[in-house]
Amino acid sequence: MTSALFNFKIIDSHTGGEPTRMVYDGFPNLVGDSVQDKLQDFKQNYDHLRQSIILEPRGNEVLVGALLLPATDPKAAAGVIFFNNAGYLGMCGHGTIGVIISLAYQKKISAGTHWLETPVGLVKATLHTDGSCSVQNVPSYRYQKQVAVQVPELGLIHGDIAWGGNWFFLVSEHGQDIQASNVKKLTQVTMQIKQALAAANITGKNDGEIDHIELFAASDDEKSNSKNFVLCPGAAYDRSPCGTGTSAKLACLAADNLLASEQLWQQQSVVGSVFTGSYQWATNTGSAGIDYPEQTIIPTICGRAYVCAETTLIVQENDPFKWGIPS
Ligand code: PYC
Repeated sequence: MTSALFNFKIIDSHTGGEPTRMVYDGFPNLVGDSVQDKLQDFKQNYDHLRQSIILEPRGNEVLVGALLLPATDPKAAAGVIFFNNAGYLGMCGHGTIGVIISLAYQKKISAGTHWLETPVGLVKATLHTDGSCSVQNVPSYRYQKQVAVQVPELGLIHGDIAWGGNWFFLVSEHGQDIQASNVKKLTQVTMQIKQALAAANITGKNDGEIDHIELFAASDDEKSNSKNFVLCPGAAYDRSPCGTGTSAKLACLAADNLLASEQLWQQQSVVGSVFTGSYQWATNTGSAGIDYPEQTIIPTICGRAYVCAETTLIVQENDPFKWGIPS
């Protein structure tokens, strides 16, 4: 019997259909004083483990991984690094809800407020007694309004560039049918938009790569304000309404004076799951002491996650696919 190089203890969950794989044991210790430093160590020295955990045959391209770390901030319950088939995510809204529900399943936390440290800042999550979870995301803002980009085959497309913990290009006028039966076409179209943005050197602030594309349409569910399709880095689409994407949307609505502070916004995903969002205006005396751009908001996203597996991923030395099948 060949020995195992790694035994990763994991809990899989899904948040509105979007999976999160929380790794809570078996990963080498990452060095660094902060989650950002540990992310650098992960990227430089253990990227093959990201691939082993996410890619086939142990995973699939839809999964978002969440590596649990000891907290460096005494206020936080844990640190977390989110990753997927293509690389690393600054923040992940559905993933945060998945982590909180998984920690509760393990009886490590109970209903109440918990802080998680992410590479882009502290995130506050509240596990409610009814099993839903609210995430107060990082400060979010619109960076540029209605930026035009020429997309081969589609023509001139306009979108807002906004930060919600990741960079988004948000498009309302696209002529596409946002339906679960149409996800192949939607993936193709949003990939073309993403490639066109990169080719035109259109980025977020400080050259931040716009790696999420979000299309909107009216929802057929009368309780929801909007329906979206979100392309994630790596070409998978978000089955959930996307926590960071909903945060970016709230920032645009706030900047356009279309949604008041504390008013609820129901965002439906392409597969029909719903997040409820709201926001408060950020002040420049925020916890990190950061000078926010004008009209920065603090979004809160509420959703539900369900645990679907608790297991050990085994990586054997002689397995030709121990580091996954490149996608
Ligand atoms: O919920 O923020 C999110 C997210 C990002 C990528 C996939 N889900």
